[in-house]
Amino acid sequence: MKNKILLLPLLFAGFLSHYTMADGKAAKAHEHAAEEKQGMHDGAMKKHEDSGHEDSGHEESGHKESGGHDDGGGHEHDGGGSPVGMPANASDATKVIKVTTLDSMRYKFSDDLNLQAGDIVTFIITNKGRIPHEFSIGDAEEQQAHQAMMRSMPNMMHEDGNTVTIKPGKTKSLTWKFASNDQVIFACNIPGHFEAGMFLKTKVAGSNDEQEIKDIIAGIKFGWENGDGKPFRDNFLDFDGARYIESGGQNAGLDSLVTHHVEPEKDALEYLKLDFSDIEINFEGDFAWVIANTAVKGKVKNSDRKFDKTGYQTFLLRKIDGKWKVVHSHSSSRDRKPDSHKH
Ligand SMILES: [Cu+2]
Repeated sequence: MKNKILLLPLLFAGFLSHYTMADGKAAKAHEHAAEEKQGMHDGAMKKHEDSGHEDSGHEESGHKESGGHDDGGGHEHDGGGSPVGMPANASDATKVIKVTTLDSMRYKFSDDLNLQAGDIVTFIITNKGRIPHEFSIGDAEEQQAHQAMMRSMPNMMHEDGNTVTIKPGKTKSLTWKFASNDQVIFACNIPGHFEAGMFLKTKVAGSNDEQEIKDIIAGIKFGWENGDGKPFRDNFLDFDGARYIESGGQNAGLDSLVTHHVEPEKDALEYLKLDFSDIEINFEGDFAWVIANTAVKGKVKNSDRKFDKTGYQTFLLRKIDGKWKVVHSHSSSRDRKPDSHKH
């Protein structure tokens, strides 16, 4: 099932770029109208659209096929299948929301959505209309790709982990686990329906766990930049066998990391600037792994040597007694390429 979901944006990436070029304006007008109706203010949609215009679909699918290299400019389709979450088992649901599909090209939800990352929601969708409707979960880019596909194959009934199609008078259900993403769109992509306003955009709030881990990473940045060991001592799990790896070298044990690496850099470097971006946090129960893009600049005091590197960092964390602790970190970086944004 996952493969199928992942493939859709790739297979129809060509249609997507075509669609955004030809029909972007019309779609945008509808979006504004609908947003006003729903009383929502949201810049996220525009952000997605803009990146959709910049990256041709072909380039994006090329990235993924060649091993998922991503410069952060494009949109990620990770192993989970969708940036807004993944299908889940109904038995794991934490919420049930009833949805009615109407021929007036609207959805009616039984409850306020108030979605938060990690929520597992079973949607029970009943079609009270006289024509089929769809209920599809995705981000702006996924829904646009889906619409393009539906136009090219108007008679296709779409069913996968993200989407159900409901015939008149019938009820179907779909269970979805929401990931943190600025915006999720529920849409009917039967040709003409989305354009007539059959969608709902809503925000998914980040989870507390996610915020806690982002705060830890902000502390790590501060610690490196200021040669301050405290954020490391507070947020790293101190255990025998701990190893922290950076660009081919390692520190064994938390004490070594702080006293042999973090603190001495204050004296060795005139300045250090470290930035984490595109912080991607994945949870599995009380375990989390984080992958972030890194950019590090600095100047060595003795030699006057400057460095300017970009790369990636992985953090592994465990939640222990209600608090997230870093158990491993690994970073790899190389000199910034003159033109680092394109490949
Ligand atoms: Cu519809």
